[in-house]
Amino acid sequence: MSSIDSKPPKLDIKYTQIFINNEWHKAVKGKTFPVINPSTGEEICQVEEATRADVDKAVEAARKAFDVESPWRKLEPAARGNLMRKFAQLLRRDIGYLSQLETLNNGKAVEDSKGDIYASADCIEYYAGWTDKIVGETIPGAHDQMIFTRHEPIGVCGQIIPWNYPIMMMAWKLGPALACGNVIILKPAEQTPLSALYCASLIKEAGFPPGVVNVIPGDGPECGNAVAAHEHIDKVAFTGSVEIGKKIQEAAAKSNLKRVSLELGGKSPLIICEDADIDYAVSVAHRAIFTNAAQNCTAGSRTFVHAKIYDEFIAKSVELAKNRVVGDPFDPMTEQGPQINESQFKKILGYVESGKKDGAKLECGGERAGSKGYFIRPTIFSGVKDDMQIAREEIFGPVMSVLKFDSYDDVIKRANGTNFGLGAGVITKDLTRGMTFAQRLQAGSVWVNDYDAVCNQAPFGGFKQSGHGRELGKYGLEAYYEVKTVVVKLV
Ligand code: TXE
Repeated sequence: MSSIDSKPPKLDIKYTQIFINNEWHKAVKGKTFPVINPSTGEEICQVEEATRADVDKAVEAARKAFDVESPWRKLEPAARGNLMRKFAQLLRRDIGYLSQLETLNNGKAVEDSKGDIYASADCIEYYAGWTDKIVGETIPGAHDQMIFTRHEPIGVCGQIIPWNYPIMMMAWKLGPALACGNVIILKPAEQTPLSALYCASLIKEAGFPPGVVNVIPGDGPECGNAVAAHEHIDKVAFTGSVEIGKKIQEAAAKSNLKRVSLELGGKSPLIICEDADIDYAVSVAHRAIFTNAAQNCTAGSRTFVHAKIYDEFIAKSVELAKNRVVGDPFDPMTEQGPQINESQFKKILGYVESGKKDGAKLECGGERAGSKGYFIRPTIFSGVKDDMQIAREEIFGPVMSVLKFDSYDDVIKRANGTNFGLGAGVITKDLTRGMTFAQRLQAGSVWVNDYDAVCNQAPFGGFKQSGHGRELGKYGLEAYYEVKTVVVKLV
């Protein structure tokens, strides 16, 4: 059993300032904000706080870097790819330090941090391969016409990142944006700015020209909003809550109608059919919800289980949840670290209370683990009904809600009965049934006999209020280029 008492290593925090033009800057207003270690609740360091004036500075640098005669714009596409490959290589070189930094700041198990960094380097490399393959079309015209399209970079892209996968969400956004030749102003979440700032130093080391990637740590209402509402930012990409996603779209509309792509929350169903191998289904459902302390937008947070195997599923799931190793994220045996901060921690425990009040049966967990930091025991509710708050709202914490079903037609309707549509899963040995679910479930990704099987080459994103636009894969590029039609009259 790993200990809850976290003993973080002494890490040298090298970068705490604002990164603009490949240089480190103090905040214009001279303010800083504390960054907290969620395993202990203690301050790690102070970071310079970017406000509107710093966003303006970053925009000025980025616009210069995007000038048509700039070194970045004049780079051959393949050379752009080489810079990206170099960045990926540096991520892998520094994985020891970077994984500890990510775990110190985010609280995720250190082995998970390593996995995130390898996946991030792979993502950057995947998109490096696209730089010289982003092609338009030739289009039939009149006999004296030549028509073709060019896919051109949009320009200055604001990217607003959440705290649950700080490095990986950064890679998902930098990869396609850079591949298309854009310049970037990236705002990490205020809870987790440290790994993004370290990565900024790697961007510089890799040889990207000044102003191509700028990193501005700051809060949402001031700094994030300044990005979304800026008249000279051409596009904003956001991952976070539905509430803020709507604000971002509104700010974009009220300013310069900048392009918007959104990856928002979910209340994703995982459906376990009566023919499923029960042990396999239990392990998939466990991973679907508890991965990353359930701070995962695709978390399988509504587990629908067929009535015939319901009791056995609950018994086995409870056993597995009780054995999940919650503790010091620096211990390599740990499976689950703390939640990100006190407000999320309280919000999750509030949902546990609402589940009990609404009449769901608390099978295990439901309480704090340890006395310091923001650890919560893996929690399972049985007897959950569709209209309970814990079955409708995104909890973003380690709470599995198990619902019972008898009829397949009915469970599809219930699974789709939500405003969200990010992920969905089904476990069955009957391939026709699996395909029927895949056809009817309203979600951006459907996993059959698996869950959260995300890969760089396949698109990821939401139906309904889980967002719009896609990240990853070839589709992910579409959020980062404009299509220009060129018509030539052959006179
Ligand atoms: O998210 P916010 P919070 C969900 C999850 C969680 C809830 C709240 O349910 O419990 O959101 O988390 C920036 N203009 N997800 O409050 O506020 C902010 O600085 C511009 C799902 O942390 O959406 C940060 O960089 N930007 C999710 C980012 O938005 C603003 C991941 C996310 O913060 C802003 C995280 C504003 N007005 C939370 N206000 C996922 N989809 O994976 C805030 N921000």
